[in-house]
Amino acid sequence: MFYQEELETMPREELEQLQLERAQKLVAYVYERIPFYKNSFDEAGVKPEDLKTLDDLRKFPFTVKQDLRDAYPFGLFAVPMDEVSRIHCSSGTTGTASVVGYTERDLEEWADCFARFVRAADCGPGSVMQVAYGYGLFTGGLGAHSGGARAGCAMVPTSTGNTKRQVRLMRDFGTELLACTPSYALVIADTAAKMGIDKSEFKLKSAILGAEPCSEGMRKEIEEKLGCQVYDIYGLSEVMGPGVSCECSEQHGLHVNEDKFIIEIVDPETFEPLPDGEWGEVVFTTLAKECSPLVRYRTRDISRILPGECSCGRTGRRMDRIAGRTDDMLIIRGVNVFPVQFAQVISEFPEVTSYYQIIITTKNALDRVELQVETVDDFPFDEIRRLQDLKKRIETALKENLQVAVSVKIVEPMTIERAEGKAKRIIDLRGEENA
Ligand code: DLL
Repeated sequence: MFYQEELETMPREELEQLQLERAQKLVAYVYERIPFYKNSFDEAGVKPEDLKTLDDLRKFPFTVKQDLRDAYPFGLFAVPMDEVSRIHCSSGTTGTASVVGYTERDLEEWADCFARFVRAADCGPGSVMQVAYGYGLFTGGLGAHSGGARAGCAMVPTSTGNTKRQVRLMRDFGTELLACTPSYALVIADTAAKMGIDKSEFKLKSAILGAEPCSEGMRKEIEEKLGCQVYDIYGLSEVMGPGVSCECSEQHGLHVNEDKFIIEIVDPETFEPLPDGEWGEVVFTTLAKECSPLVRYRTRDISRILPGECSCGRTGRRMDRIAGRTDDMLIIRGVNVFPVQFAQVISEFPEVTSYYQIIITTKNALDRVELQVETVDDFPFDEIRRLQDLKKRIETALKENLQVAVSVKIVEPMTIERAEGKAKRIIDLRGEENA
């Protein structure tokens, strides 16, 4: 199902022509309206007129998170305050937040972006959509809400928390579409089971889950426990919020809304563009934003473009699911590892749940990494030999897959903290121990 079929299935040639026209407007717009861009283009020796083909975009300098922080709060706004309708902030845990503004039209474009994926998830008028992302400065709640409403759904803005009530409403209202983080979807599923509510009592058809990584194992677990199809949705506050890209029913790659964003994949060290199929840092240029437009924003997320066409008919190219972030890559004894790789390994073990935490400490100047995993409810936790055997098998699998030694600690069910928003997977105690 489509929401704006013409745009979603536009032939590539036309789409690229549209991108070029919009990109040309964009560089002229930011050069004229945002002093930061005037300076950065001047310093790089490029002028808006230099953008003659889409490849010319490479001549333009990148924008990085620090640029947004330096401009705190409104230094990168391209419109006066009387044209601003809403302001969101990034969820950054360190440093100054990046502030993003939206005009009324920006909010409409955003709603359109998300609405496309509500239809792709086979929902629309007549569907009850429950939004269990946090409503507030975080873009998840309001972004999903506006998108669902735009697609014609009956919206239930539960926000996060009060999980038992989420479950009851999901059953009583006949929710067809759930939107939240994958970790919270799992919490909702496990809570329903504890309340003795079987998935057959739900009408759930689809769940659009994002804002954090979700391994294939975790997706399967959520689909199985909730009895629905899970669609991975991606986005980031700086660029817009949820709805930059999302999966279709093929569940193979996330279609980028390419009429609204140009995606590039660059080598995270040399920043040279990489060909389709190769993993690198994702860079976005916004093509339809009035208040907070961005030219070549380096996201720090790692992905790749999946070559080839998708059988669903959408022509927006697909990015692979996020493999990690350049800044949450762990370097363990010289080997680069992303937290999601741990998730992939543990998903092979039916004895443990998808809840995990990685604890990093230092011992004798060496980083020590411990992976804590939780057993499923019916695992005989008292049988020491079975526990030791399981621990050994997971450690061996980690060693084989990640090429690093990680010690595994198996903990009892419900020991690892449950997240209502983004799960906290890494606990880095290195600084604290050295202090
Ligand atoms: O997380 C926006 C969002 C809300 C996306 C709801 C999807 C659903 P931020 O808080 O600014 O915005 O965090 C953005 O979260 O750079 C990624 O590292 C990560 N992220 C977002 N979606 C995914 C995903 C929202 N589907 C940062 N898979 C991004 C993996 C994701 N990581």
